[in-house]
Amino acid sequence: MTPMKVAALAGGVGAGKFLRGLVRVVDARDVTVIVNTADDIHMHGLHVSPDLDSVTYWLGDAMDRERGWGRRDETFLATEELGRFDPEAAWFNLGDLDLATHLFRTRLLAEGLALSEVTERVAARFGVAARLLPMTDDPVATRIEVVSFGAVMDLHFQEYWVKRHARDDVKAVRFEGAASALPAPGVLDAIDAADVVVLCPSNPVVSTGPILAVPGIREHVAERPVVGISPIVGGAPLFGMADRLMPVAGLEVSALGAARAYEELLDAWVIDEVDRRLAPRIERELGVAVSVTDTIMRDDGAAEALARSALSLVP
Ligand code: FO1
Repeated sequence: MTPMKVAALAGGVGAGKFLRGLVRVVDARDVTVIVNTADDIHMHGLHVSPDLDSVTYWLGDAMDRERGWGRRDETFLATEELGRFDPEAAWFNLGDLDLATHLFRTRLLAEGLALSEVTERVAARFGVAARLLPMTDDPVATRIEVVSFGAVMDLHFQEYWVKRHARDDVKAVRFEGAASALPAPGVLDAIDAADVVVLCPSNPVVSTGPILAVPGIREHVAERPVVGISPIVGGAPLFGMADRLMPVAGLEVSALGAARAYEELLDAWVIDEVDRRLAPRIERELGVAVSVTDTIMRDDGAAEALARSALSLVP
């Protein structure tokens, strides 16, 4: 194990896979994961935190690896039944096992606990040794402004992604509530205490973007050594819809464009072998060290090798 304290900024799938590798390189108790909560949504009265749950299920070995979200050995009987009452209401697939997490979280929040306290309880249930923190205990929501057949619509991120399958033309992305949100207790301390801040291979616009939009977080990250892993490989995201959203943020959909999202923060950037030709430009234009390696996390062993490669860059 490498003796090192790590603070990782994380979204969903890419982060979850990477973190499984990271905790094979660094003692999980020295890892704090600061997770995006701007994808959170209230659904049927329940508070759903997709990225917190993804990271919990990945690290707790409960994730459905094929699907990339939700629990392994899951059934969707409740959602199917809901669809028989009202087909319109059943677009967000809440699994039967997953529902227990949302019921538990919603009850504790209603009793007055903060999201960070609930997150600790949920992570403990799944035996997660790393510390998981929501970026904030305050409500923040990613809103996607789209144009569909000439009509402007303001959608919750999950409506854009899950309900409408990212089919709309995106005009703008904003993080409602971020400007007045406070970092969750422990977030700034974990960053300050970290030997390195790792930017997981997550969508720079809607996963790490909201985390860095919470006042204070970007400023504290800027004071630490920062290593990131490109979520873009060969000009396309490995998961999700970054190719649709990066252009809206003025970013080219490439390993270089993703690095630019972190321009003033980054010390080192890990890119895939297929993007090797971009390395000199990234080094020259952004002034960061670049490591070229296999970034496809086929299994935990590959994720471990990637984490090792990222941590070897720590200045
Ligand atoms: N993603 C889907 O593509 N379809 C779904 O029906 C869906 C349901 C869902 C329920 C709970 C949960 O925690 C995540 C869920 N996701 C679903 C994943 C989620 O929409 C996104 O992938 C993340 O928000 C992006 O990180």
